[in-house]
Amino acid sequence: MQLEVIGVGGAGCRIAEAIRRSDPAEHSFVADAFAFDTDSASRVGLEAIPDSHRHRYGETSEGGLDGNLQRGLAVGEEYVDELSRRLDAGSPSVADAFLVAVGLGGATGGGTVPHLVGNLQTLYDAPVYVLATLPARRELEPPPGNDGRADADGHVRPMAEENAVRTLDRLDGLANAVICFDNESWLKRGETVADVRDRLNRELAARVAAFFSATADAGGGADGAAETIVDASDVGRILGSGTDVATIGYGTQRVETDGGGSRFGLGLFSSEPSVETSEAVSAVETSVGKALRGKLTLECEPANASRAMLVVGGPPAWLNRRAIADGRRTIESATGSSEILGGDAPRPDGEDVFAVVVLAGVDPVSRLEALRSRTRPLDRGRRDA
Ligand SMILES: Nc1nc2c(ncn2[C@@H]2O[C@H](COP(=O)(O)OP(=O)(O)OP(=O)(O)O)[C@@H](O)[C@H]2O)c(=O)[nH]1
Ligand SMILES: [Mg+2]
Repeated sequence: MQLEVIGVGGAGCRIAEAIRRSDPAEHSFVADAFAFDTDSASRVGLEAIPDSHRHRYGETSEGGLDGNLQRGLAVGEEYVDELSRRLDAGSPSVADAFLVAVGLGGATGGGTVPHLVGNLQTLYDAPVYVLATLPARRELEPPPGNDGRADADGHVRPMAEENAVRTLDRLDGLANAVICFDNESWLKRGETVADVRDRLNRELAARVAAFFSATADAGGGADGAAETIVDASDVGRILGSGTDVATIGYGTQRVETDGGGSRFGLGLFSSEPSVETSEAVSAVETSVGKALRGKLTLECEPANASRAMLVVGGPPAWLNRRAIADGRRTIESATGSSEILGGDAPRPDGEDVFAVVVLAGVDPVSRLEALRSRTRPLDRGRRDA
C-alpha cells in the first residue's frame, strides 16, 4: 500500500522525516512525505523531505504557537485549505491511506490536525490514520536547578497534557484510527524529549516502516515474494474506522545468513541457504514474543485489543510457516480476539527475523485514562474553542 505521510508541527515534521528515511527502497510504502509547520525553525534537519513538500503557514506566527492551542485551532481552520492544496505536489488522489503525524501537546500540530483530518476525509476516499505522540510528564515543568527555564529548545509545556486530551477529543469521529507513541515510556531517567527526540523518532519510524513496508510487497510465494500478503484493506480492517487507539510492538532476532546463498543469488548451488528447522522456529517464536511482550509504542493490556495484525519478516529460509501460524495463535490467545490477520515479509537481504504486532481498539488504556483524569473536566470535549 502507498501512503501519503503528512507531518504537522515540530514533532510531526520530524517524525515524517524519520519515516521517509526509514522507507525501504525495495518495499517503499511512502508515496510522498510532507512537512507543515508554523515555525520556520523546524525545517532544520529536514533533508529527506524536498522543498516542494515543506510548507510554513500562519504568517503571523513566526516561531510557532508556543502551546497556545486556542490559537492553533484558529490558525488550523484558517489555513487548512491551503495545506490541502499543497498536497497536490504529491499524489493524494491515488493514495491507499493518509498517515498524519503529530506531537500531541503542542499548538500547531494539535490545532491543525483535527481540521486537516476532517478535510482529507471529505476530499478523498482513503482512510486517514493519525500517528500521535503523547507528551511526557517532565515537559510540564522546567527541569530543577535551571532558574525556572527549560534547556535550549526543550520548551516547558505546562499545557501539554490538557492540549493532548483536547486534540484527541477533537479527533474522535474524524480519524479512522490513532496510532499512539508514548514519549513518557520511551524516555529514560533524566532525559528530555528535546535531547533524545531523534532516537525516539527512529524507534517509532522503524516500527511504522516494518509494518507498512510489508503492505508494499508483491505476493505469490515464489522467488522471495510474500506467501501471505497484507494489503491496504487488511490494514483498514484491523485499524478500523471508529477512531480506535492502536499500538505497535516490534521484535527482532539476528540470524546467521549464508552470504553465498540468498544474498548474492548467483551461485549454481542452492539459492536458499539451508536453515535448521528448529532454529528457524525458535527465531520466529523469539521475535513474536519480543513484539508482544516487549515495549509497545503505547503500553496497554493486549487482552483489551479488539483486533490485531501480525507480520513476520526476514530472510525467506527463516520464515517457518508453522512457527508463523503458531505466532498468530499466540497473539490470538493474548488478545482473546478472533479478528487477527497475519502476513509475511520476505527480506532476502535481511539479517534479522522480525515481528510486528499491531493491536487495535485497545481501550481502555491506563495511560490515556490518567491523562484524561488530570485534565480539567470543563475543557474535556469542548468543541467551541
Ligand atoms: N517523539 C517526539 N515527540 C516530540 C518531538 N518534538 C516534540 N515532541 C512532542 O510533541 C509535543 C508537541 O511539540 P511540537 O510538535 O514541537 O509542537 P507544535 O505542534 O510545533 O506546536 P507549537 O510549537 O506549540 O506551535 C511535545 O509536547 C512533545 O511531547 C519529536 O521530535 N519526537
Ligand atoms: Mg512548534
